[in-house]
Amino acid sequence: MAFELAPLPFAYDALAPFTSAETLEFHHDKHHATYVTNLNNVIKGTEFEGKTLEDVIVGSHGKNPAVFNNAAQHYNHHHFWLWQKKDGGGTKIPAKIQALIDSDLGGYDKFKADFVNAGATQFGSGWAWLALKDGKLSITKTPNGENPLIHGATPILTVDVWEHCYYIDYRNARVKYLEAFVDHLINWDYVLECYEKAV
Ligand code: MN3
Repeated sequence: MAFELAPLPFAYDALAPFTSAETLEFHHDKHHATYVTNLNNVIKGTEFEGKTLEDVIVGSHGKNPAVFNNAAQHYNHHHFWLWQKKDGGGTKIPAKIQALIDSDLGGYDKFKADFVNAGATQFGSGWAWLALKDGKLSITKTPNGENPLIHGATPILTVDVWEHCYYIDYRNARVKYLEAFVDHLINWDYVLECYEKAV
């Protein structure tokens, strides 16, 4: 079965002013949609056809760049939308996740500084992540479409630092976007849901 683009889990104007409807229209309807279309085209006739998205990503890494890049970007964006909501972000964090941030990441302020720094220092395009590996949370960054799945970790939060994610609203001020994402956009309930699925 072909992969499909899910609609955004919120209205196009729901994340304004931190992310505009214009950005979401381009980012979801054009950028993300193109990854899904390309994935369905390039996967045809390969050994990856019919596999789950996660299996396609792990299996195609290092073997089939066209399949890998489009599959990983589909996965990254699909969850990136779910990891955001209106009036999200900040310290309204489920107790279980807060405890892990305290024990594994040195508390909320350090988490925020390190997560923003990971996104700010990802040279060129890529993603910053909160991921779970061997029962521990860590903050990482990846170039282009790569994600923690190929490093044996489970992503529980990400932020897109490709310029298409913030250039309309923030121009080149990537750090301002990252701070707004952490303060106002993170859907901590979906972070918890992904954590609970992973453990
Ligand atoms: Mn993107």
